[in-house]
Amino acid sequence: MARESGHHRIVVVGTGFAGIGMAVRLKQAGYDDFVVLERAQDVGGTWRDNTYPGCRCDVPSHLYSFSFAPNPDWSSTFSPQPEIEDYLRDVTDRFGVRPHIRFGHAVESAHWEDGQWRIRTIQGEFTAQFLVSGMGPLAEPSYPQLRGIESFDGDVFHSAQWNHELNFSGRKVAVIGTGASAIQFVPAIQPEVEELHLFQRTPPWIMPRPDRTITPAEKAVFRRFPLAQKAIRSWIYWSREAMVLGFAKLPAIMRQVQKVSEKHLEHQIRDPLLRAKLTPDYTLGCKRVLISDDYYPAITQPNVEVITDQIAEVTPTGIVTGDGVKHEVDSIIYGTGFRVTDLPVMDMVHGRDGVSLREAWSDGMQAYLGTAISGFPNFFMLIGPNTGLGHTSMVFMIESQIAYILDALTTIDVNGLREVEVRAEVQRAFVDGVRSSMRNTVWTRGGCTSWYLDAQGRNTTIWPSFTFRFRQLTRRFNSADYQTLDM
Ligand code: N01
Repeated sequence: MARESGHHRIVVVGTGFAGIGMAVRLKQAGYDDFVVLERAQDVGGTWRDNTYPGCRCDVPSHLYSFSFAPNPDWSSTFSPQPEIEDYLRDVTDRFGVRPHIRFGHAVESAHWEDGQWRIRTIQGEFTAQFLVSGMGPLAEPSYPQLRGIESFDGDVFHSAQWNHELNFSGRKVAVIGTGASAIQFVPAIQPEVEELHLFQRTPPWIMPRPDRTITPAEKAVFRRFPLAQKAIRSWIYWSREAMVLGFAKLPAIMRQVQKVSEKHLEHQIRDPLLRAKLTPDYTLGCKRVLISDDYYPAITQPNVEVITDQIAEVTPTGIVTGDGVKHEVDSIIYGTGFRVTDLPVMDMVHGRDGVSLREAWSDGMQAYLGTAISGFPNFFMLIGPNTGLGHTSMVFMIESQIAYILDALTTIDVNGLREVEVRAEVQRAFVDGVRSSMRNTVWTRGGCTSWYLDAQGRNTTIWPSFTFRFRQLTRRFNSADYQTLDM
């Protein structure tokens, strides 16, 4: 691969929904002097990396796609991972952004020096006036610290780094974790494995999955009348937006919604002992609400054991739990999620005076509108702090941020500016507002711990309000919120 370096007006990092969306919009707005740095050899981000069997979206596809690139060909209402990966490849090519992408360019560091960003990659150095991070929070697997794991003789891998070489038939497999990923791959591997030992630390709330195939006739209608698909997208958007009332405003509503999940559990799990193990003791919504019709049936099969005792240690041949029982296994699969509040980008990006994001965030991850950070001039972060969602499509938030960044670039050009840096007091007031809105949410009051919270228990990941409110706030870049430096 050609080694490349050089100066560009804008450097974007990552080619998931965030980086690709940013690149398309830059191109459409007439910017040409930009590159997108990607560590892998193809686009797709988390949808490229997560290839575990059963992986699919748990947000309806008509909404989980770019507003500017509807896809009339989704095969079902909740699309499988390969289709989403293909969709991102197709958008990349259709909108002509592939020539801007530099594959195999893992970013090692980015420093603000002499009024520009100096970005070191494993293949060379780039400089840029603006740096946009599209390194999403679901990119770096989180591995549990298990005593003795290095002594284990079998295969060990994470759900985001699936070992497709492994033939599960006749194998005894341990799965650690029962989150969004595990509840998708457990039903897929259960029929193949000889024994499945499922280590559950906290049971998730699971709702029925109202998935269905999209018929050829429907696809033809969407192709011929794009407005029909747009109308469905709107309907999905608003019906999901109504859920914010329960998540963020009146968590008591969630206890009513919980009844649907309780019924689902009761209906699918007949054994009262197993049902007790699977019944959460916190309010629905406190952790991400999962949807599945095949998880409970899979774990009632005779080759599955749900283990709720804490893992004490790993030996060369299995896992020992706190009750002293040894579970002999050939393979261990981590379904243990991602480093969401301990992002690698925190050690990578250094702003004014060499201060890293980790240092700037000693009081928790924070950014103005989840996008701009005081002390980090000309830096924008897609899917930054408190832009995550539990109820609807992240693509909506990403597109809001992209529009904000484009408006920032226009404002900068129109006013002949060289640097913009959000004012510390503006960021502080915004973050105080977010933290105060968080007090009444189900994520704070629901009685659980979750990956939404950082080590200090602060929710620095989720947007605590309606997503249309976020869109309103990001509609215009107001230069009064920023310290600016003229050309
Ligand atoms: O990870 P998770 P995931 N010992 O963090 C357990 C997105 N996603 O990969 O609940 C034992 O949800 C942990 O237990 P506990 C989506 O945003 C989207 O499943 O912390 N167990 C939990 O059960 C999702 O939320 C789709 O007590 C340990 C599990 O591992 C996010 O990705 C599909 C442990 C981790 O669950 C992450 O999902 C799939 C330990 N040391 C994923 N550490 C869509 O469809 C962790 N656990 C869009």
